[in-house]
Amino acid sequence: MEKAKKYMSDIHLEDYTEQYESKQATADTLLFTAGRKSESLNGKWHYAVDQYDTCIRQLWFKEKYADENGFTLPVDYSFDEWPLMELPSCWNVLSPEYKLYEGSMIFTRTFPFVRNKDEKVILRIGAANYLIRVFLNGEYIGMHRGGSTPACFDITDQLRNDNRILLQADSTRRAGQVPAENTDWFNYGGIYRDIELFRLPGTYIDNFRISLVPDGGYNRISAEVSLRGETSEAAALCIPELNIRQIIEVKNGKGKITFAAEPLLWTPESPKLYDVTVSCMNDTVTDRVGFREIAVKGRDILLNGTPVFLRGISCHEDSVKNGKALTQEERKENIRIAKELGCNFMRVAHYPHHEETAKLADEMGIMLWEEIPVYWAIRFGREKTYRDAENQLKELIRRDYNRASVIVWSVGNENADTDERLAFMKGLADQAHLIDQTRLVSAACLVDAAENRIADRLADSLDVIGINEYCGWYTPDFSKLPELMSNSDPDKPVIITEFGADALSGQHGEVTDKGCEECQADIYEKQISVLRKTDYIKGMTPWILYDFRCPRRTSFLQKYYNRKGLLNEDKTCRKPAFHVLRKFYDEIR
Ligand code: GCB
Repeated sequence: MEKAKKYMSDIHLEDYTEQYESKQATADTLLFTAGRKSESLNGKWHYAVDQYDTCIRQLWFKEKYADENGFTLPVDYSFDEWPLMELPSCWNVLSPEYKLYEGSMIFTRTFPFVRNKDEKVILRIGAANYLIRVFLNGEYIGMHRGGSTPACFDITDQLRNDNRILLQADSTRRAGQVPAENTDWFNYGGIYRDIELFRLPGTYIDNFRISLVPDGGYNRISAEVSLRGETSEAAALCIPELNIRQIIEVKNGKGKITFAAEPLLWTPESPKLYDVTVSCMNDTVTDRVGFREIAVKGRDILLNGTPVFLRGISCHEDSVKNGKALTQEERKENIRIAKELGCNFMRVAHYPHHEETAKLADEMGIMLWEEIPVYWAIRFGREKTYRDAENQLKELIRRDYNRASVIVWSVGNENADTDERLAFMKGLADQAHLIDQTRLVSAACLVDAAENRIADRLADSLDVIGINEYCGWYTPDFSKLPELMSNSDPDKPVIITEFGADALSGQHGEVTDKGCEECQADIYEKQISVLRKTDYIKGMTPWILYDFRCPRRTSFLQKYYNRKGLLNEDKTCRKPAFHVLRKFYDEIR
């Protein structure tokens, strides 16, 4: 045993990732960045495909070129000779070579930085799928799990005037991760959202949350601030347009205040936003915030006290050209098309989309359902998996808390109703309620197929029940839908979070020909005729706005795309079902 140990080196290690587990970026380390100036590290980075994780086995970041006797060591990398890749991006769309690559990719670059005395510097990575490890100037900084939420790292102590940064992004699908190995979307790899540096004073505003007090009065605002660093100084809050200036007393880095205010309420039709500023010592953050109240009463969903029907559509974050790294214009276009469809609501599935999506939704006036990727089968019995999911949920809530457009947190999609899953997802729903009392909590649940009823046990922990049903498609017998509706008697509102049918744009046939436009439109007609008559259905987000890439879909019509879009994948064609849904939404406006 002892002898064997002597010959152990990195090539023999099985648990080589263990050493990186100790430093994790989490929701607690996420910096509030609204209104802050950043210095961008986007742009060209040297990169190498690192299929066998050699970088993190051999500790390339240490750049060890000589042994203790000064003899030159052979090394398996040459950072500055590696080719260049533009970040942020999804590597799968950049070159046919990487189209199906899942695994580890190393990115590195150098950058100068002059740090002012007493300044803190935080590195923020908007998203990297699934996980990222960060190294700076020969040191391991930390890692982050969760492919769709941001990660912040304090790099103050490792920064120099000339820096070498190295990032490992690992897109490997694994059973214990969230999501796990099997999803109905493409597993894009890459560092696909901004890489930025934030300079902060010694004491800084770490988090700031503001909302209307959800008590039905519409005349009180609550704000919370948390600070990092030594201070008992108060923070000042301003909403100039409302003539509000409030002092928030701070104790142990935390302060909370509730004050009278009568803002114009945010609605999709009138998405009023206010500039809000918070300052403490030398730090200031600003945000543009809407004030609204969303609530459930019996089987109704109330927006600012008025019953609302959620005229929605589901949407993936996918682009033929850019993968998940959508441009701002593509994000805007998605919302514009949803509005053209008559929507007041979008389900941004199945993972947190870019934070700009919610900012645009605030401005353009559309309500959102945001979701974490607790999708299909997850290792529900595994504690580490739960912590990962819970952290992703907390990161999402922390990131988007101030967005009026976001009215629902969804804790998952289509998970079989087992005891382990119930405990796992109840835990998430309870957390969401605990952290945020200004939104509804939901999940997209499965129908109890044996009884053809809405009977998911998780519903007790939700404010609104989401139901995915594919009557007319995966459930070919359409009479199951009216039967499902009459068999069920939910005590809260239900949103049909998915129904739909594949149709290849331009493919024609009889309504019975699966995969043609006529069949899809017919299923929409039939669905709508039943759902509109069901009194507890308070919204729908059919599946889906446009076709998206999907490795599971191999038929000659699908061609590795899920074709349930109302538009084709590049959004140049509206299929007839688009007009069917639009007509319905026009009628019920
Ligand atoms: C579902 C899933 C969604 C799929 C869709 C489909 O139920 O929630 O992610 O893409 O069905 O097309 O099968």
